[in-house]
Amino acid sequence: MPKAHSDIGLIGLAVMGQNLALNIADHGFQISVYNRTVEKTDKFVAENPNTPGGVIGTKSLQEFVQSLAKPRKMIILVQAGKATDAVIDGLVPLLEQDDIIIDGGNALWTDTIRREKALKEKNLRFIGSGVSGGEEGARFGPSLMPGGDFAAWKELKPIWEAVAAKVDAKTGKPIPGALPGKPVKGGVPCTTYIGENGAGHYVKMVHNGIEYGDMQMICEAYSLMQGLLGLKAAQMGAIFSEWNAGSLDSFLIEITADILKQVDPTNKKKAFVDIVLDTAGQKGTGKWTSTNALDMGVPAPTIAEAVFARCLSAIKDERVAASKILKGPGRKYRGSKKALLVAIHDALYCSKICSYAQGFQLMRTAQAEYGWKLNFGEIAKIFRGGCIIRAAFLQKITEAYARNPELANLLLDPYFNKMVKKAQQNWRKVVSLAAECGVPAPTFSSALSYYDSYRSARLPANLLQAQRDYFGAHTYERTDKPRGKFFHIDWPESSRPQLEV
Ligand code: NBP
Repeated sequence: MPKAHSDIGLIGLAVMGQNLALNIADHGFQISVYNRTVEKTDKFVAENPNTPGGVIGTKSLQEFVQSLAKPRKMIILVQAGKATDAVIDGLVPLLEQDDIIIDGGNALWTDTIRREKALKEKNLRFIGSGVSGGEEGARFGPSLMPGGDFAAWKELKPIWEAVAAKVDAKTGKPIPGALPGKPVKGGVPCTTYIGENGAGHYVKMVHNGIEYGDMQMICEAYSLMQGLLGLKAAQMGAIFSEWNAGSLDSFLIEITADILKQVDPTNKKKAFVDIVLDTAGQKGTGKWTSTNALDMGVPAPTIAEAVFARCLSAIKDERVAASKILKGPGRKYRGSKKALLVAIHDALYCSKICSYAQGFQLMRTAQAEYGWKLNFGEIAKIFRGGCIIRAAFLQKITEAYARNPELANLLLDPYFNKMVKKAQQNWRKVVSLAAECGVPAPTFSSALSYYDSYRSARLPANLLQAQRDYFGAHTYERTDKPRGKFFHIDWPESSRPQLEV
């Protein structure tokens, strides 16, 4: 017998909504569901009659709202942007004081700030929660990044902790093995309160920016193996499998190995990856991360390079035409294959450290900008399972922030510092080989420039500032005077002597 009122509701029965609803029901919570196109609701309910908690279909927003226990908790999982606003507008007149709306879509964090403020004025509570892990994560355990009203979070917490991915308390490794109706038991849930208003969606956006970086870096490793060593897809698949058993152990490396070993479904003699057109799409979260980095003046060049790499891939016709005109070095690599594979591995690992350092620096700056109090150790912890960037590496970041919660940059942590020290010769070798042989490696080389810039006590910005003073009277500070005192020369200074050559 279903309960008179459901524990929670969910609006939006596309891929994410259906899977999250089943995950919630698997954990014994009764869930009411609603979708704008009613046939989808009917089909979904008919296909899932025997979940542990029970799925209740509703045909109107009014029926949906009335089916929920008070204070009502309802998740929105519809297309981000206008659709989310339309659903909220439809709900508001039907709700009562203290009801809780949870937006699980990929909302822009500034939209979440706006929505939370507007709903608070109506005595309604709002949580913007990042949900990562795609279809599989939503079904069997996503990483959940909630931000917003803290009292509302406490009410949502038992459900969010139940449905989130779980990692082993000692190793930090994801606990696999959930099946329909049989979720995993025990472990540490990959969810924590992130901060006020838009903090959860902000962290989800940076997660996605880091994901863009990780994906592009893996593609560069693949491209270098192909371009410099002439390896075939299956050989590279085996190498990625090997890497997945070491320090690069991660979801993205694992699926890369699977993809490279996959045959083309229409021609069993061909590798699947070889028949996929080389144009990558994007939905915008990587761009948002990079735009925000530029807005706040935070250097996140590796993440931005990953977005630009997708943009360059998208101009396929132009590239094909250019490939007939523009010539490169045509140099071949003739050294040891084994040594180069180790070097590419190290280049990937070091670049990854820089990309994560940039992502965490972004979050650090955003907390000051938006008045949040972010806990980076906890954020690294909830990235360990469920989400797309889940990796053994995240355990190391968790440990780094446990050692020093105020860490200015991941590169300064003793563990990561040691790793870069050990691997950087290989990283430099790969970047220079890529340049010499004409194989593009934008994130590897951008990350190396970031590393070399960040460790430079003096950069050529002295000359740059002098140029600014020359043409725009933008003034400059002097190395021999206290910071904050500004000077200007009336250029060109013909009365002053010039240096002799
Ligand atoms: P989509 O982003 O494709 O959205 C489809 C859903 O939105 C359908 O239920 C559709 O109803 C509903 N919808 C639209 Br479109 N306009 C609406 C409106 N004006 N009023 C009410 N409902 C409306 O679904 P998704 O891929 O499951 O993603 C859901 C959310 O989760 C998105 O914000 C997405 O960015 C985020 N997300 C997705 C993933 C992923 O891997 N797909 C991962 C993480 C987060 P209909 O059936 O009537 O058209």
